[in-house]
Amino acid sequence: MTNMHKMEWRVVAARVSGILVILTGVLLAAGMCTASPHDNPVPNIFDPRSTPAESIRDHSYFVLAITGLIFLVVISLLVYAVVKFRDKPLTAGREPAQVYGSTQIELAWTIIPVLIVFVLFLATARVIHAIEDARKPATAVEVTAIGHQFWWEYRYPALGVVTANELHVPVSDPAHATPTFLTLLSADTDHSFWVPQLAGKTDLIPNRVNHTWIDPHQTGVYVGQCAQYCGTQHGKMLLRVSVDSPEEFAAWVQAQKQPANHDDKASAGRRVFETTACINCHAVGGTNGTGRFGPDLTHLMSRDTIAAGAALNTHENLRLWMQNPDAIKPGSLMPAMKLSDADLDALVRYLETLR
Ligand code: HEC
Ligand SMILES: [Cu+2]
Repeated sequence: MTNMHKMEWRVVAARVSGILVILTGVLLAAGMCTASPHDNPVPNIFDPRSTPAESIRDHSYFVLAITGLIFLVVISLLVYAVVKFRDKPLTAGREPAQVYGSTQIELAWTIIPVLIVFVLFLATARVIHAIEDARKPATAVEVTAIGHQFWWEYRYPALGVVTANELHVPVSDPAHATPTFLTLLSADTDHSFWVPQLAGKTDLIPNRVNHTWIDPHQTGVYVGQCAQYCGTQHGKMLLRVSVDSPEEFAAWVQAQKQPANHDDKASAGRRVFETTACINCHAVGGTNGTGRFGPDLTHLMSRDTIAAGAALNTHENLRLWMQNPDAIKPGSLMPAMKLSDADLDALVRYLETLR
């Protein structure tokens, strides 16, 4: 073997091992993403906790297996051809055998891929049908979710509950299913509802009614986010779904149905709320505030976060939000209200009574 041929052989070996290293890296990374602790769910499509997300995961594995097999066959043939037919001293400078056309091979590499694509198509159509046309049981909880720039409005028409950003649903025991069926609407532009562990994405489109459903099998908080670019703060339009035990859910509904708490100690703040523009955009049951441009604040303090998950619902964050929403969520559609410090303090004290 001449030095030159040794060199070429080394280049080939280096390329092949390079590909293997990248592949191993990808597989390791995928493995790390799937290993999620049970008590702290992460938005991971490979760790579903609800039927639609489970069928999507199973289907992805099926597609990955088929495409993985194709990849292995192609890469093995490629490596074989590269190694076996490399330029050797014996054949140096000579042309390889020239083969023109083969009906058999042409047929094989047309028909086999068509069949594979057909199988993938049928399997996908089956999963889509199973999810989209699932029957709604009488025990289902119905929620209307409305996408706004950049927050979520949730209405439970049958239960008389209106809330924002933090969706509460009951856990669904497969033996007595209590799934939640969502009607998806938009108040402005295109949004997308996506909690990866519970279901696939469904868009919320103006002047269109879309549907999706979830039946979470395990209690806990599931996170996701608006998966459609809907404006500057699309990245901070986060989704939180609290999956409650049946008792917790009933208690939550009961609390949400209560009229707003009216604490005389906070009347100064309530006056600020009722005499500024807040009431044009926000509703608080039992006040003159009936706006729907921003989240319903009747039970603001029952939520862990404000501004669609952009900040924790703490005293400091509430005050900062009222003073300058852009400090928490640049480009949010709530204006800075330019209140005096005294009014701000009174207002925060009032909001903190809205349990
Ligand atoms: C022009 C309409 C508008 C006015 C006026 C307005 N807000 Fe808002 N407010 C919004 C919008 C829109 C959001 C949602 C912002 C987001 O999450 O992107 C919001 C969010 C909030 C939130 C967070 C609620 C949550 O659950 O995330 C609070 C609290 C709030 N506003 C209080 C007030 C108060 C108090 C006033 C009056 C001093 C006021 N807002 C005036 C539109 C308005
Ligand atoms: Cu959005």
